[in-house]
Parts: sequence; C-alpha cells; structure tokens
Amino acid sequence: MLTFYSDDHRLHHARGEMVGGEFKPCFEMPARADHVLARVCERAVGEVLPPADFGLAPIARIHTDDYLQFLQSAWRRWTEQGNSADFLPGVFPARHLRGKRPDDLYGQYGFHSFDCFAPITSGTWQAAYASAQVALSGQREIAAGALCAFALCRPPGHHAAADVMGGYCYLNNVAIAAQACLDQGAARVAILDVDYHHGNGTQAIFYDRADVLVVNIHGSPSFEYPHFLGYADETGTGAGEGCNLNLPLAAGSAWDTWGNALETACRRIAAYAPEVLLISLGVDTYKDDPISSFRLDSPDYLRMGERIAALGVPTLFVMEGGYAVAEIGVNAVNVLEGFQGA
Ligand code: FKS
Ligand code: ZN
Repeated sequence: MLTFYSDDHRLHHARGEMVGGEFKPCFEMPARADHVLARVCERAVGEVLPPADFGLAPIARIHTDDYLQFLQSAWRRWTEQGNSADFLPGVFPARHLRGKRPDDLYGQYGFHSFDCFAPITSGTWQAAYASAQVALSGQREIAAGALCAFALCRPPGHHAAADVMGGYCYLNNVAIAAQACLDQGAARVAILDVDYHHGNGTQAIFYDRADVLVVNIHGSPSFEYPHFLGYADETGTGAGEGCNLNLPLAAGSAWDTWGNALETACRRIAAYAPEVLLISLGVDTYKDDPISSFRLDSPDYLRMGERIAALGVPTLFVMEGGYAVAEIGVNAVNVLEGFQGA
C-alpha cells in the first residue's frame, strides 16, 4: 500500500508539557514519525509519497473559520506581543463562565482549547496543515480505487473538534478525510478509532449525523484522558442516534479483552455497510507505552490488521498516537502488514 508522508511535521516541535508537576519534554515528538517512516521503508510496505495540496477548502468542511483564522495567525500575534517561547493556554470557558469569544489573543486560545496539551509554536500551523494534506492524499488514493493506504500524519488529530484543539491535536485529519469521501459521493463512511485515548473530537464532529459511523475502543474516561467524553451511553443524537459506539475498557486490558471489543466494533461496522473505512491508528495501546495502561504486544497488532481486513472495505489508516517511540514503527506497520497479509 502507498504511504503518504510530509517532512513538514518537523516544524511542530514544542519544548514541553506538564507531567507530574514538572515541565518535561513532549511525548508527542518528531522522532515518532521518523520511526514509523523508517519501519515502513524497512519492511517495504510500499512507495512513500509526499502529499498533494488540496488547499483549505476540505479543512473548512470540518473546522470553523474563526478557529482556522486563530490557528493560522496565533504565532504571529503572539510574537508581535514580544514573546518568543511556545504559546500555551490557561483559561477556558468551563461551566459557570460565558462562552463568548473574546478579542484578546490569550482569551481566544482558551476559547479554542479544552486543555494545555496543544501548544502553538512557530511551525504548528504549517505542520498541522501538512498533516491534513497527508490524510487527504490518502483519501484520494482510496477514492481512486485503492484497497488501502496509510496516511502517516503528525501532528495527530482525533481530539480536535470543529473549533477546539487539545491533546496534541489541531486539525482532525481523519474527520477531514471522512468528509472528503462523502463530498466525493460516498453515502456512508465508518471511522474506527483504536487509539488508547477516546477520540472526543471525532465523536463530537459527527455526533448528530447518520452518514458517519464512529466507533471507539479506549481507556474508560472514568480513569483516563480525555476524562469528559467516551462513555458507553454516548450513542449519537438526532439523525445520528445509533451512529456512535463507545467501547471503554478497564486499565490493564490486554489482547483477550481488546480483541473482543474489536470483534464487537467490526460487527457494528459490517452492519452499517460503509463504502469506506477510516482507522484512527494509535498504537499507544502497547504494553510499554509511557502514558497508557493497556497491554497489547507487538504481534497483537498483526491480528488487529487481519480483523480489519476481513471487513472487506477500502481502508485508510490515519496515524494518531503512540509514545513508546522505538516501538511505534513496528506496531503501526504490523497493523498494515496484518491487513495486507489477510
Ligand atoms: C494526563 C496528561 C494528558 C495527554 C494525552 C494526549 C493523547 C493524544 C493521543 C493522540 F492520538 F491524539 F495523539 N496527556 N495525565 O494519543 O490520543
Ligand atoms: Zn492516544
């Protein structure tokens, strides 16, 4: 299968994040994509191509104009105020405050964020834009008739909603690609999010719609980030009722539990009969992931790919999380190889 990849991901490299009360190097770092790319080449998964440029229009099908304008101009506005270090938010319109968008830069950052884990640096917009183009390039490959493709996106996207960033995510790559499928004529697409963390942004974007089935397997929000979405009783609303399936699992879950959830997910997807399947491919379910609690082992990712392939639906894999940096290449590519070998 073809892999789409852009070196522009390197332009996003924030200095740190708060861990245990200390400012520590970001888990979400450029080396992650380097390891995945190296493994794609080592295992000869297929050709690696740079993305085409589809412009802002397909991104604006998912994200609001206010949000995109903020993302594009935030670094310039921040440095015009005399700053040179990474930009982070600190005040959010939580309960008991008013959700009116302010004019002030710092206020707007809080308005467009749900946490402090999406720092803005000099190259954040360019990297996030390139990441979305990588996803769209994979989508075009599927639309042209390919059975599968791999969008090696960085930064990731599944926590980003229409006008809110967070959790290392700025533009929701998988949602942008899903919408492009629909805009090009698909009637139904399904998104299966196998990242350890619930894809709150993806869920929120499609929650009231019947043309996108969203299925998530993840650490339960009762104990895990993002804490405020991802419970099993979130099934969709209005026209989208029944088109959202959350499969939250307990801490420590290994392949026996996880594989059962995948079986449930796949049966739901088969019943929906999508024309295209998009996988939010996070490999932070791995046993040695530094920020996660699941216990999948490297061969389990082969099984994951095989089960997904058995659905027999054209499939776009979109890279999300995974922080056991040295192993994320092996684990991500195992999913692709499991799919291709099936
Ligand atoms: C909790 C600290 C918060 C943030 C975790 C973000 C996870 C991001 C991800 C993505 F795929 F988006 F990259 N940690 N103590 O893995 O879901
Ligand atoms: Zn994750």
